[in-house]
Amino acid sequence: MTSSEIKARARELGFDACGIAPADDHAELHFLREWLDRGYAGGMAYLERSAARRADARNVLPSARAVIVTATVYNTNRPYSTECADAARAQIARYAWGDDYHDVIGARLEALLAWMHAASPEPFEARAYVDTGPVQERVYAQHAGIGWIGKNTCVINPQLGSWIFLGEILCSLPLAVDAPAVDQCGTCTLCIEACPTHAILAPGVLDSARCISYLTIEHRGDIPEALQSGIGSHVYGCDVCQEVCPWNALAPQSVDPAWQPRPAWDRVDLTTSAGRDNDELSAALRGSAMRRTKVDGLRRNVAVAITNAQTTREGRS
Ligand code: B12
Ligand code: SF4
Repeated sequence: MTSSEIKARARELGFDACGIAPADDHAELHFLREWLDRGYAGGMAYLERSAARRADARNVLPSARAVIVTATVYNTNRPYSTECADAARAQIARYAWGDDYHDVIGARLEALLAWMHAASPEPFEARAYVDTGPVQERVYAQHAGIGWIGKNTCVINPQLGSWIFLGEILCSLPLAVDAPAVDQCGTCTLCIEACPTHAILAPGVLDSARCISYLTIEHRGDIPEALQSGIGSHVYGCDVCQEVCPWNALAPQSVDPAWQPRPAWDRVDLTTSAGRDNDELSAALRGSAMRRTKVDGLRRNVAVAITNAQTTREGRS
C-alpha cells in the first residue's frame, strides 16, 4: 500500500485533499507552550491539561511515523456575513450550518483506516481524529502540504481556500511524505485589520479570549461586557477573518448534502431565534456541531446580539 493509493482512496471517500506529513518534531509545534503561558487559550482548560500530548503526535501514538492529513471543503453557496448589512440577521459560522463534522468526517476517516488495514501487507498501529484528539492539526496539515498556516491562523490551501475541515490518521507505517506547504500570505494583513475584536495580535498569534468564536462557543458564563459590542450579530462562531481573505474570494463550494445549511439556521433572524422554545432549539441542535453551546449558551449569545442590533438601530435613527 503506497501513499498514492491512500490518497486515491481518500478522494473516493469524499475528501477534497489528502497529504502525508512525517511525525517529526516540527518547529511550529513549539508555539503552543508560549501561547498557553500568555493566556491565549482563555478558559479552554483542556488545552493546558493535554499540552504535553499536544506537543508531539508521538506522545499520542509512540509508534507514529506518519500523519495522514485530510481536508474537506464545507463552503456552500450562501453569502458571507461581511456582505450582510442587516444587523438583525443572526450570523452563524458556516462550518456549523450542516451536519456535525465530527460525525461525518470521523466516519470517513474510519472507512479510510479500515481500507488501509485491509490493503496493507503488514500490520500497523493507527489513530484517527477530527478535532477529537490532542493533536495540533494545523501544524501537520502544513507539513503534509495541505496548506500554510495563514496570518489568521487558519490553514489555507491555494486551490480550496480555508473553508476546510482537517482530519488526520496517525500511523506507524513508514509512508512516503509530502513537501510542506509554502506560506503565500505575503504582505496582506486584511484578516488582522478586519477582526471585530482585534483578536489577532500578530501574524499567526490569536488571543482566544478576545475571539468571537471562543466567546460564543467555548466560553461559559456571561460574556465580558467590554467585548459584547464587538460580537455584533454573531450568535455562533465567526468567519470574518476568513471572509476577507483573498484566498477565499474564489473558494469552491461543496455540494455534499452533509454541509448544506439546515433550514433552522439558514439566514435566520435574531427575533426568530429568540422566539423558539427549548424543544425547538434542542431539535435544531441535534446532529449539528452547534450542540456544543447547548440551548442556554445559544440564548445567551442571541440576547447579546439583540442588544447590539438595537444599539445599531438607535445609532442610525
Ligand atoms: C482550540 C481551537 C480553537 C480556538 C483557538 C483557535 C486558535 N487559533 O488556536 C477557537 C475557539 C478560538 C477556535 C476558533 C476557530 N476554529 Co478552531 N480549533 C481549535 C483546536 C481544537 C486546537 C487549535 C490549537 O491547537 N490552538 C493552539 C495554538 C497554539 O495554535 P494556532 O493558533 O493554530 O497556532 C498555530 C499558528 O498560528 C502558529 N503560531 C502560533 N504562534 C505563533 C507565533 C509566531 C511568531 C508565528 C510565526 C506563528 C505562530 O503556529 C501554531 C501551531 O499550532 C483545533 C483542532 C486541533 N486539534 O488542532 C480547531 C481548528 C483549528 N478550528 C477550526 C475551525 C474551523 C475554527 C473556526 C473557523 C470556527 C469558526 N468559524 O468559528 C474558528 C477560526 C478562528 C481562528 N482565526 O483561528 C479548524 C480549522 C481548519 C483550518 N482551515 O485551519 C480546526 C483545525 C478543526 C478541524 N479539525 O477542522 N478554534
Ligand atoms: S474568528 Fe472572528 S473574532 Fe476570531 S480572530 Fe477571526 S475575525 Fe477575529
